[in-house]
Amino acid sequence: MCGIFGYVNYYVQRSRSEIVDTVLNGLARLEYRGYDSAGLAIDGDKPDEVLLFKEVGKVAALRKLYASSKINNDRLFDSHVAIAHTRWATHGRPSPINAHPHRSDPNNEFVIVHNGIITNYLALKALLTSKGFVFESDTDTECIAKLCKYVYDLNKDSARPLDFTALAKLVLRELQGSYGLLIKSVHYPDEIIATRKGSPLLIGIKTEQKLKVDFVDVEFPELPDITVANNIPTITTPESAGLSNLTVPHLMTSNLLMPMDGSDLRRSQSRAFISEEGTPMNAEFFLASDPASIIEHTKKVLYLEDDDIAHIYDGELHIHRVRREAGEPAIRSIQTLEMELNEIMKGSFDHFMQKEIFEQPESIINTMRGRIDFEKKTVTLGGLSSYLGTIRRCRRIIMIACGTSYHSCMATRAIFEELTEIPTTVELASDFLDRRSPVFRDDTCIFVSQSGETADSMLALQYCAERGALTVGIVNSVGSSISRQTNCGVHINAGPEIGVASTKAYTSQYVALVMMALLLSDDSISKYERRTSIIDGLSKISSQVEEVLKLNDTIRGIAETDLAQQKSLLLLGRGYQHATALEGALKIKEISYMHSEGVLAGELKHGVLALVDATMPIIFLATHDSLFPKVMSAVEQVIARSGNPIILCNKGESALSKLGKTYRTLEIPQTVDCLQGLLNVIPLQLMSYWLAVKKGYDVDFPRNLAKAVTVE
Ligand code: G6Q
Ligand code: GLU
Repeated sequence: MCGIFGYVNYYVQRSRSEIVDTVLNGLARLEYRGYDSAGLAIDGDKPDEVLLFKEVGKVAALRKLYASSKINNDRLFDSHVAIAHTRWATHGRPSPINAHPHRSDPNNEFVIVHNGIITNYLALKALLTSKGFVFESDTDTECIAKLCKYVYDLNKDSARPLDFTALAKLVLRELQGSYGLLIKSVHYPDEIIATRKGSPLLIGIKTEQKLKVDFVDVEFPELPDITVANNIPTITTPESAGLSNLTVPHLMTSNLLMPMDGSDLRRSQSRAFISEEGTPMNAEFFLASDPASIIEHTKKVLYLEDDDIAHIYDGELHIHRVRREAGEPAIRSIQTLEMELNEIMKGSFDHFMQKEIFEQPESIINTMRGRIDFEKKTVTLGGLSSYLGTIRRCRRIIMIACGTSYHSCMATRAIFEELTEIPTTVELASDFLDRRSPVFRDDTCIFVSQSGETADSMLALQYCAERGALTVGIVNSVGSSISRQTNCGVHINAGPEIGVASTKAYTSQYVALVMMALLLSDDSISKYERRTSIIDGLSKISSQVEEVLKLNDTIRGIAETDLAQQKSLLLLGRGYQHATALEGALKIKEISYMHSEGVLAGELKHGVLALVDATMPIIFLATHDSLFPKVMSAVEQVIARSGNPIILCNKGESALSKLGKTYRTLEIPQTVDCLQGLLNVIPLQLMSYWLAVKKGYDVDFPRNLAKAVTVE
């Protein structure tokens, strides 16, 4: 999820300090993405020596660690491969040992950097441990490095040596989950493998001579296809084994051996890289998860596609695939980046908050990755598995949080109660503590927090733990205080959130809480249909979020022309949409400094109606669910007082036609009632964003607010 940077020089002489500077500067360019630790791997002075440097904290701390190593910085390398990483922990707290690169063994025969999550890592780890491998970190990543060595060792005595690409293919078919991955090995000096699945990776190319062609041929295997030749049996490890989907291919020796009649993968030449004289050119390659770190070196880049295996050796870049699908393109073009450095630090976005809003189709998928089996309609949350019985037997669930995280609890409370049939209350951490609310041993207390460091939530956690309640964390930051001090929990895996106004963490917390409710109720036959419809709804939610994001321009228009001059804004919703109204109002307050109030639509007539006139801006959350008729009666009451509401409704909502013409609509796709808030909140996030931009405020760092509130 975080940053990868690799540097390959082929007959372009570089000193060690130049190489290390290149990779550290590359990592520094990725810092804006947020991370918790960093590391790099370079060649040592002895043959077959690879050195690792890993440090918690900033790239500057890694630089310092390297500087203190007293290594010979002047050593020159004609050719060399360096890999580096900034980590955003998903498995195992931030620590030097958990930082990347990870290694296969104490001799660092294979070292790798990885972005993403290997969902079957526990099963792979168990199998590799049984083969004698000793794991040193808590990460999911380490199993990839160990697997490389395992496959290499199995094949090393065969008649034909295993090519690095062939090795990568054998390793990759055992992995489930997502990855952007670089592999370096003493067995393949000055070569590198770069591959991706669901995590971005691109390769910058720098040559003195002009490239012969501006594309790289994709190399498909000639028969037999070594990766699909065998029918791979699978095993499933016990549910208690961990966080993820645990079905993995068996590490059967026969599957991990290169067939004798396999294609000769070294035969080809990569046309682009052959000089006029027919020999490879001197070249440098920059491999990264983000163009921000490449652009200062070269504008010529090749974006890898999912399942591409890039192999760089002898100054040539080769792209391999394990099989050829009908109609698949046979080349990857080498493109010219049109952008300048300062433009891409936040991608194509002007602010982190904007980037994070637009990242939600992906961050929601990351929250579900390896946890929901959409075909079997099952949910696995390894971090809760040992405590499921205790939670199911508890006498009540108390959700405790602050701010946006509190709203994600509000948004999911009803589905928790409906599915689990356990009374569920939602508490603001500070108020809960102020009341010294009674807590008992048979309570389950869920602490929801993006940062995992919020002081009010931490104090409430200590309070509940002292009273013997089971404590559960729903946290984004791995290794944070809340994730460490709770009995069990779920990481939401939304990736680092930098904008102070929380957006993607909200939708990921929401999804994580829904998954928890689904899991707790998976023993209930009467809930089967409801659970199935929610799981089906979750399978489509990411593409529906994408659809809602297309309203961006419309919302910008409304924010700039209708709302920016206003002093105040009311947001009304009920049932599931009450939380959306509160969250939308909080977003608008936080960054546009405009007074806004989220109101339960049922409360309108009990006081708030007095504010309504022709000028008061009002937004109704009127998507279709069982409460829709009641929301419509609130809409009518507003219109009867000359109000001109903006109505957020489902596409093609016919019930609005009777209202006359004094309203505008924002049309949102429909999903299951308990998930609708995931879609409805997005226009409100965008509205707050465009209001703040229009008013010229600092979107990412609003006045008086901090990202992690570590004081009471
Ligand atoms: C929302 C803010 C804020 C935040 C709380 C709780 O946009 O970021 O309301 O949600 O301060 O923070 P944690 O989720 O980190 O506990
Ligand atoms: N899952 C890996 C880890 O926790 C990689 C995380 C990342 O993408 O930075 O170490």
